[in-house]
Amino acid sequence: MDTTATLLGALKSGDFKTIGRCITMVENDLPGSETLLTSLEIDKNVPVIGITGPPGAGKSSLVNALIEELLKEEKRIGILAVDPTSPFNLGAILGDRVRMSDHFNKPNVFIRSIATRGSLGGLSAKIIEITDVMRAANFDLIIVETVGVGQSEIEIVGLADITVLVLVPEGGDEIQQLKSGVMEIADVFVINKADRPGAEIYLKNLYSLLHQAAPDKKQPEVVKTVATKSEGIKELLLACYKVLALSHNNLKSFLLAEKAYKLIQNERMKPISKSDLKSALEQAYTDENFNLYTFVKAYILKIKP
Ligand SMILES: Nc1nc2c(ncn2[C@@H]2O[C@H](COP(=O)(O)OP(=O)(O)O)[C@@H](O)[C@H]2O)c(=O)[nH]1
Ligand SMILES: [Mg+2]
Repeated sequence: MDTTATLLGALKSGDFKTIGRCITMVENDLPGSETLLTSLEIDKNVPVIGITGPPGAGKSSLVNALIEELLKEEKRIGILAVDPTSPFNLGAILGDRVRMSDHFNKPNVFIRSIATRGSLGGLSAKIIEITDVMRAANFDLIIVETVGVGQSEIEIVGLADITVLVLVPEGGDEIQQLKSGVMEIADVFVINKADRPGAEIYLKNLYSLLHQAAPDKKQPEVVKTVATKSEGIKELLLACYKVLALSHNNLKSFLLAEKAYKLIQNERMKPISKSDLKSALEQAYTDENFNLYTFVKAYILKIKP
């Protein structure tokens, strides 16, 4: 087995095989992952662009088009695609792989699909750790694609330096239903599938909605794209760069605090063995006056270091 130092060296040099291995280690809590995480040299300056939006909006197609554009700029790009684990979505996952497959073997693009494991809404429970591994792997830019379901939009904002929300000009009323929370988190709005009828009206509605929501504030960037024809992609990148230049993400500390809380919880739970707990419970339960809550209080005191 490689030592952590060897892994870290290879990671820093951007070796794709090592990046993949390190992500697998971290994702599955394999032996050595804790040492790896605590030794990571994380480059906070590598921008992370979060792309979110409803299923089918064209996020993967946009990522694909962005990759083409970024390769022209000779950037080294890391892509994390967070896919739902639902077997019903297997087709979509394979679709994503196929759609992005042109790039799988290009030396400057690393693509990794990550399964969602529930705990953090639509994001993987280990997404912060995985992103940190990527930030230690010599990329110029990292893109995280997540399906926008409920909480995950909010989480992506804490994770990413800027958040791109992808919408499609379908069902004109739907724009009115955009949750205000979602509207507020997006730094860049993309109206994809602008080749579809209704794009102009949709765009107009979006502008007026954004203005209504925050009449005095600086309006977010809005870009029209046709991902499948690579239209509007340069404009989208420019909008991202523009926001990145002035970005200060004050939601980051919320997400990090959540994560830190969970890590502390895990750390504190380490001395507790479930089988010991079960034996102790079985013993205590024989008592006529058994009370679960006093039992727990007493148990905590007993195992306290
Ligand atoms: N007409 C049109 N179709 C698009 C466009 N972008 C994506 N699509 C199609 O929309 C479908 C869903 O795209 P995909 O990138 O998988 O969406 P995701 O679920 O958001 O990642 C695919 O069939 C794409 O070919 C676009 O700009 N115009
Ligand atoms: Mg996708």
